[in-house]
Amino acid sequence: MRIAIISTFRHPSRLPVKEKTCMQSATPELIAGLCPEDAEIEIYNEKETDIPLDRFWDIVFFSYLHSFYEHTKVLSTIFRGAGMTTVAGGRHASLFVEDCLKYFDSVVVGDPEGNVPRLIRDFERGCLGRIYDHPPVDPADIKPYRYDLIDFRVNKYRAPTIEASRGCPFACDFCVLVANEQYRFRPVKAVVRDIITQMRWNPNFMGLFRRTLVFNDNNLGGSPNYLRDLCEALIPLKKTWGCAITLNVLQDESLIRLMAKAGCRYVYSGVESLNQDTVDGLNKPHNQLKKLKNIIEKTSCNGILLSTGLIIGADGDTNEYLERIPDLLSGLNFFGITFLGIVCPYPGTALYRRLLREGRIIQGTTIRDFDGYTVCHKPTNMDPSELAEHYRKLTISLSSMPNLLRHWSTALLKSRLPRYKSVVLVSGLEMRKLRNNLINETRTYVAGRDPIEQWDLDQMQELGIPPQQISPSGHLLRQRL
Ligand code: B12
Repeated sequence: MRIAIISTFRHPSRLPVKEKTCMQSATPELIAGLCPEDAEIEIYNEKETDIPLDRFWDIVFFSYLHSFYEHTKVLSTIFRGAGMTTVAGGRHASLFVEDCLKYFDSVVVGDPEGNVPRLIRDFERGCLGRIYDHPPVDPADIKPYRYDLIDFRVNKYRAPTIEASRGCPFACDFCVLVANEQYRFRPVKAVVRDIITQMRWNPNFMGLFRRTLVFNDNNLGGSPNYLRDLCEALIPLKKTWGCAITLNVLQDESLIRLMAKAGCRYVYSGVESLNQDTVDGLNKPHNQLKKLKNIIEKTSCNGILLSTGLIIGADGDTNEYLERIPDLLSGLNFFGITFLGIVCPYPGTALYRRLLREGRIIQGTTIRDFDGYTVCHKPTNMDPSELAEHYRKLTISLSSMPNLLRHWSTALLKSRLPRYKSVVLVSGLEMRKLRNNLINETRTYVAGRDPIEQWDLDQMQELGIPPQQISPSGHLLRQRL
């Protein structure tokens, strides 16, 4: 049996460009690990590679984020037209099962482990079901990824990734982890075994990333005790790794030291806002901003680069606050913002339901707009286009050369731990990339106003595929939201 597993991608600028970074979806190699051993499997990550349209596979699995849905529908329709069977999975598919069933042969709801092997068995017997909805998996049953299928000659920037946990113990109002995503972690032994026996390392760039891996967990510190055990077990491996973690975990300096000893050099934490009222309004009270300065100092002095993200446009954000962000960062002597987004009311979240109730989702919003960089709602203190303008200005300012130099000069000398400085240098390039989102000068960043990618538009017209509307009148709103 020939199987393709594709993680699709569309660039925030809506231009046909790739985004070659180490941050990539791990779903292809995860699902490959659940397929029969004798299957011929190909995996594709569209973030780096184009998807060939002239090949034949018996089954094509698609993984995608909400805003890549239209593009994924197009690919699926083309493949089905050529006689292939297609399957959708992931958070969007799990929420919009009925819509997906129009464009895919089957939909998998939730974790793949209990579903994919059964789906393939049914396919082989000629009785493929339409919906596979096995309950969440016991994390001990997460299978090793098929790292051997990653082609580092094509996916040049790729770092091998692994999951130690799924879900998150917190329930922030804007977070997309809404359905069946209770926090669970894998046995430490299984994680370490996979790193030692299964992982393949990126040999590119003269071996710069040869010992580097990324934990793809939403929050590797969901259980600080678990994180301690994991770090203890990672020490002998002598690897370099990065992860995402909530700020509260970084208040414990002994844990930071242990993480650094275990090889952690990079931590991403969603600070979200420099205004505590806004953070509280997003139901993220574990972000205590008064502790931020101390956390920044402690992480970097112990050899871990703290990289953070901000989202703008939440209730409570005023023009004055948004203009002051660069000054507020200077006050913290911190410049390492690697992600700047616009608060996004993902369907199914508490934020979405509230904005819908208040009639504040912008009319004409389509699923393509839910990319974290487009204003999909009416903010409380400004017009949507004013917020979009703040986004543009802040992106330019945070990714400017002076800001990068400030970041390097404040962070570089903080620690002498091996590989810390190279991580700081690379993070500067990551900051610079923020402005790639602005390369399309015609983009307004307001929902319903920016056309989707030309190729997708043409194909949708030709194939008769309508866009998924998420505007207040859209019938999809009445489903399971
Ligand atoms: C790598 C990554 C990216 C990459 C690649 C994205 C991708 N295609 O997954 C890039 C850089 C593009 C990216 C961008 C963004 N990301 Co991101 N990213 C991640 C990250 C860290 C890892 C993804 C991953 O590989 N996970 C491991 C795999 C195995 O798990 P999974 O993707 O959760 O999938 C599970 C199920 O959904 C299911 N599944 C998924 N697909 C399929 C397909 C089939 C067929 C089946 C059977 C099952 C299945 O199986 C998995 C196990 O249960 C996640 C955090 C996380 N832990 O997932 C965030 C995450 C996906 N990102 C998120 C966000 C908010 C963003 C950004 C807005 C910016 C940001 N940095 O916060 C942008 C959005 C871009 C856009 N245009 O929409 C959110 C969710 C967004 C969404 N629409 O669902 C997440 C969950 C982080 C979070 N907790 O907020 N991201």
